[in-house]
Formats: sequence, structure tokens, C-alpha cells
Amino acid sequence: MLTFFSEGSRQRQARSELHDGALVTPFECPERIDLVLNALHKAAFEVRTPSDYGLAPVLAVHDSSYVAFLESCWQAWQAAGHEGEAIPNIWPARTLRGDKIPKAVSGQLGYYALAAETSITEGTFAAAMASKDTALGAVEHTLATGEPTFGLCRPPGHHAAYDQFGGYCFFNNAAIAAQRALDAGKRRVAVLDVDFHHGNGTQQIFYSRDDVLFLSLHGDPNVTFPYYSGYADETGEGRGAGFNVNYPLPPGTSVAAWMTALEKALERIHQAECELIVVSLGVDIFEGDPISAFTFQHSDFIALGKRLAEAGLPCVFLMEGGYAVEDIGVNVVNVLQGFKQ
Ligand code: SP5
Ligand code: ZN
Repeated sequence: MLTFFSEGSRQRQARSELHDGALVTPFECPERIDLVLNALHKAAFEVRTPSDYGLAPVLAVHDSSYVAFLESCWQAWQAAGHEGEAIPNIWPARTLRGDKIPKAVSGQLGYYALAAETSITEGTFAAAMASKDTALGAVEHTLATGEPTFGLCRPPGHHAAYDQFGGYCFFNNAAIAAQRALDAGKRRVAVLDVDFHHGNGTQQIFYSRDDVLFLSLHGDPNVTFPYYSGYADETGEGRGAGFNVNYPLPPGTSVAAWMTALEKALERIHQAECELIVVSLGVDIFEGDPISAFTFQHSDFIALGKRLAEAGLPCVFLMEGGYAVEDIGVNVVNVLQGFKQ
């Protein structure tokens, strides 16, 4: 399986994540890259550098003012004299006015953020650009050849919504790739999100559309980030009714129960006659993940890859979460090798 990675992903080197009431070194750290790359090299996967696809594929799923904000935020934050990293600390609250975009960067941060753990830093925009190029390189190769691909996207993407960042995500790489597949002629694409956390951004982007079937297996949002979406009764709206499927699962869910939910998701993908699957591949479903609560062992990732191959559709795997850094390489490689067997 051909894999893709852009060195620009290293440019995000944030120092701060708001976690348990303290600023800590981010779980989503640049070291994750080399741990996955080393495992790919050891398993003899070719790693290709993607082209620069520019901003047009980003603007196909994101708001242009949001993209402009991300591009200018760090400079504006510094110009305003703030000393730490750009972290929102105020939001348009649910029952108060929510449509006003203030002039000051501190106000804009809350408007464009959906969570406070994710800082914006000097190289964040460049890294997000590199990450979407990785996703696009992968999907273009799959579209051209029908072969499966893996994109080592970093930062991840599935929490990024039409005009909001958070959950370590800025551009929604999976949504960008799915939209590209549609623009290249696919009639319907599935985005299958196996990350431990609900893919709230991807869900929102496609919620009223029937050309992308979004399915997500994740920790029950009653007790797990991102809390405000990912419930089973979120099934899509308008033309998209029935094209959003959530499988919330309790913390500690067994791999067997998780696999049963996956069977249902794959059944729905076939029923909807999807022509390609974009897999939001978070390996934070690993038992040892420091911020998650599922129970996958190394060998279970092989079984996951094998089962996805049996679906018989072209597959684009895109990296999302996974923070048990010593183990994410083997877990990713196991999915890809399981798929090939
Ligand atoms: C892409 C991705 O996996 N993003 C995850 C973002 C999660 N951010 C907030 C995490 C809060 C975790 N708190 C759990 C504490 C467990 N001891
Ligand atoms: Zn996650």
C-alpha cells in the first residue's frame, strides 16, 4: 500500500494544551510523526511526498473567513501583545448573541473554536496545509488507480467543522478528501470514522447531504469528548436524512462489541451503494491510549484492517488521533497490513 506524508506537518510545535486545568505538553505532539514513519519504513511501505494542492480543496468544505482567520491568527495574536500561545477563553454562549464576529483576535478565537485544549501557534497553519495535502495525495492516488492508500495526516482533522477548529484539528482532512472524490466523479462516498472520539466536524460538514454517508464509532458523548454530538439520534437532516450514523459505545467496550457495531456500519455502506471509503483512522481506540477508553490490543488492529478489506471498496486511510506514542506506529501498520492480507 502506498503511503503519503508531508514534512510540513512538523511545523506545528505547540507547547500548550489545556488539560485537567493545567497547561501541559500537547498529547498531539510532533513526535507522533516519526513513530508512525519509522514503523512504516520498518514494514517496507513506500512513503511519498504529496503535491501542493493549494487552498481550493479546503474552501470546498470550509468557510473562507475561517480559513483567513487560521492563516492570520498567530500574527494577530502576537501583534496584540499576548505572550503565550493563542488559546480561546470566551465563547458566543448558547443563549446569548452568537452571530457577531468581533475585531479583536481574542474574540475571534472563541468564535472560531469549539474547544479550548488546542492552541494556535506559529507553524500551525503551515502544518494544517501540509496535512490536507497528505490527504489529497492519498485520495488522488486511490482515485487514479483504485489502490488503497494511507495518509499520515498531522494535525488530525475530524473535529474541524465548517468554520471551527478544536480537538487538535484545523482542516477536516477526511472531508476534504471525500469532497475531492465526489468532484472527481464518485457518486457517493462513505467516511467511516473509527477514532475513539466522535467526528463532530465531519458530521456537521455533511449533515444535510446524501452524497457523503458519515458513520462514526466512538466513546459515548455523555461521558466523553466532544460531549455535545455523537448521539445515536443524530441521523442527518433534509436530503441527508439517514446518511449520518453514530454508534456511541460505553468506555471499556469490548473489541467484540465494537466489531459488531462495525458490521452494522459496513452493512449500511453497502446498502447506500458507496463507491469509496475514507477511513478516519484514529488509533486512540488502543487500550493504552492516555486520553481514551476502548480496549484494542495490537493484534485487534490487524483484524480491523482485514475486515475493512473484505468490504471490497477502494479505501483511503487518513491518520486522526492516537496518543500512546510508543504504540501508534505498530497499531497503524497493523491496520494497513491486515488490509493487505
Ligand atoms: C483527533 C483527536 O483524537 N482529538 C481528541 C481531542 C481530545 N481533546 C480533549 C481530551 C480530553 C480528555 N480527557 C480525558 C481524560 C482521561 N483521563
Ligand atoms: Zn480521537
